[in-house]
Amino acid sequence: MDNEDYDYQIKIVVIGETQVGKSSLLLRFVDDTFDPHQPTTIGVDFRAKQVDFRGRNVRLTVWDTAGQERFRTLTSSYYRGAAGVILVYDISRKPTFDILNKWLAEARDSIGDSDAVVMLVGNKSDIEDRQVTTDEAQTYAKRERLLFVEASAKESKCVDQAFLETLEKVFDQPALLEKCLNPLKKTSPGQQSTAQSDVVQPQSSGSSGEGGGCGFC
Ligand SMILES: Nc1nc2c(ncn2[C@@H]2O[C@H](COP(=O)(O)OP(=O)(O)OP(=O)(O)O)[C@@H](O)[C@H]2O)c(=O)[nH]1
Ligand SMILES: [Mg+2]
Repeated sequence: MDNEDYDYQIKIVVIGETQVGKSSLLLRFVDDTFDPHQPTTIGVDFRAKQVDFRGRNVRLTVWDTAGQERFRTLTSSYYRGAAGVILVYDISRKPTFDILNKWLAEARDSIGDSDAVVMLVGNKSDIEDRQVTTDEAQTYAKRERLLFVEASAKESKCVDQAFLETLEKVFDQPALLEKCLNPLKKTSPGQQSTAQSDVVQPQSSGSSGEGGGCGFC
C-alpha cells in the first residue's frame, strides 16, 4: 500500500512476559499462521496489516518485542506513538499474570495514562490446565480499566477480536484518532466526523467493553 492510500496509521504494541505468545498472536492476526516452535524474539519485530474499518482505510502497524529483558532494546522508542497496547499473559502460567503491573506501569509511563487503549489478553485458552481464572483476570481488567479477552493463537480463537476491539476503542476517542491521521493524505477524513459509529463494526460479538468481561468467542 502506498503511503497515501490509507486514512489512518494506528500503532499497536504487544507486551508481556517471554513465552506468553506475543509473536504467535501477531502472526495469527497478520498471516493467519501458527508455529508450535516459534523462536523467541530478539529486539523488535514489526508487521503491518490493512483493514477497512468504519469506511476508512486503516493501516495497523503491530510491534512485537522480546519478553526477555536481555533481548529488549530502546523501550521508549518502542512505545512512541502507540495508540493501542496488547498486554499478554499466559492463562496456564500464573507468574505471567502476577507480573502484569510491571508491564502496565512501563506502558503507562512511556505513553501516558490515557493516551492509549490497553487490551489485556489471556493467551493459550486452548490449554485446559489453567492457573489464572477468567474471574480474577476480569477483576484485574476492571480495576485497571482495561479491555479484556481470552484468546488462543494456536486455535485462532478471539485473536482478531483482541486487535479489532482495540481499534474500535481508538476510533471512539477522537483526540487519540486525530493523532493517527495519515499526514500525507490530502483530504483529511478527520474533517468529517470520526466519532460516527454507524458504519462498520468488527466481526466480533460478545464485546468485552472497557473494564468489562471476557469476550467469549
Ligand atoms: N498451546 C498454545 N501454545 C501457544 C499459543 N500461543 C503461543 N504458543 C506457544 O508458546 C510458545 C511461545 O510463543 P511466542 O509467540 O514465541 O511467545 P513470545 O511471547 O513472543 O515470547 P518472546 O519472544 O520470548 O517474548 C511457542 O512455543 C508457541 O508455539 C497458544 O495460543 N496456545
Ligand atoms: Mg516473541
